[in-house]
Amino acid sequence: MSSKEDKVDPFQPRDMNTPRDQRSRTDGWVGGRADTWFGHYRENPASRSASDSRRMANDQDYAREVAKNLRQEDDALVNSDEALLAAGLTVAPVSPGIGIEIHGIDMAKPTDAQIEQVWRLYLARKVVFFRDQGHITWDEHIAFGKRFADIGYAFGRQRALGKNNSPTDYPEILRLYSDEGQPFAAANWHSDVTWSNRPPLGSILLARKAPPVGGDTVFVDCYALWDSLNPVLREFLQGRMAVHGRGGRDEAAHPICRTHPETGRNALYINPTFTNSICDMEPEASARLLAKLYAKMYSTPEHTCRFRWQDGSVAMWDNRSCQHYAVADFWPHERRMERVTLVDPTEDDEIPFWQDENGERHYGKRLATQESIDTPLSYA
Ligand SMILES: O=C(O)CCC(=O)C(=O)O
Ligand SMILES: [Fe+2]
Repeated sequence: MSSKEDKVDPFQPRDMNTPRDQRSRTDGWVGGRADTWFGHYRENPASRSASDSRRMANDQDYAREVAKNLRQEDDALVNSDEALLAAGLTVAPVSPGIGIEIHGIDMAKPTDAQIEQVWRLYLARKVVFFRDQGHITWDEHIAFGKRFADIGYAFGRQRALGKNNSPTDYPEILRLYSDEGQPFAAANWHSDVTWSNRPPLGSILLARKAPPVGGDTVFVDCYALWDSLNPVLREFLQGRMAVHGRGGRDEAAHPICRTHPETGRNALYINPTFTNSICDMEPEASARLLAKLYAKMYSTPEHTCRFRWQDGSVAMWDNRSCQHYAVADFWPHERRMERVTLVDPTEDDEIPFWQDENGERHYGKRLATQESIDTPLSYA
């Protein structure tokens, strides 16, 4: 970190009048953006890789090495590798950084090898998709989820909340049905249930009936969002907590930089749906910084993928590494989705934490609740 960015206040808008010869290569890539905030750091050609954009600008050999690695990675993505083929699977990436379609699986009877490959891709791609699973029953949907983790109620560990949206005797199934008379779409950026101190790790969402047009779901890669923040800002945010809540009822503080318990990677873990404020900041400064962060998070198509649903399509996402947004453009059509929610059996891994350089985990805390957050899962 020896660039001029070290000396700049990351909360001030960037001076667009920086003389050309003092600009970095990265400045060029963000210069045309509506939001020229200094926080934009690494939307460069290799932003999806963990490369150093400063070094890329000045070191040709390094840049060539990054390019070579990306070519290799993309080759593996596009041409299913041996382990996949051995499991009877093929894949098609939805975008270079996030999302992949997996073909060849039947969720009603997956093999052990397929489960292993799906989990590998799930961790690497943040969200995976299947097609043509409309035949599975509620029991099979639940059984599929149990191959990866514990099954939660509709909202994770809060039984009371999901009740109205679940079929009788199936509290594990969350129905998200929308039609002309009762329009509904989760049309806001979020990862699920972050107002809880134990948010569910992921979800498996099945389209029983997809609209003929519209109703896509968009996903954003929160590792890439964290990595592409300015280093000064990353340092400021690391270890810092934010309060998440829902309408002044349940509240929990979570680290803004969340370390994934399985991959060890850091993700930006705030969202405009549930995050209220940044801890230990004046309310006004907190609101301003959150607004700036959101402007960045949700104006970077490079870090997103968009999934077009068909009847029987499935999306299985990782709430620890990505966020989602259901596009509310399909009214008056019907859209009937059913979801199984995955919760982490290990409390230490389930509660979001940031892991520092010494391997120490820093947790937030539960602040208030009107629901019984840790309802035991009697059927898990
Ligand atoms: O309907 C969708 O595509 C996503 C809904 C959603 O936010 C969820 O199931 O958590
Ligand atoms: Fe959601």
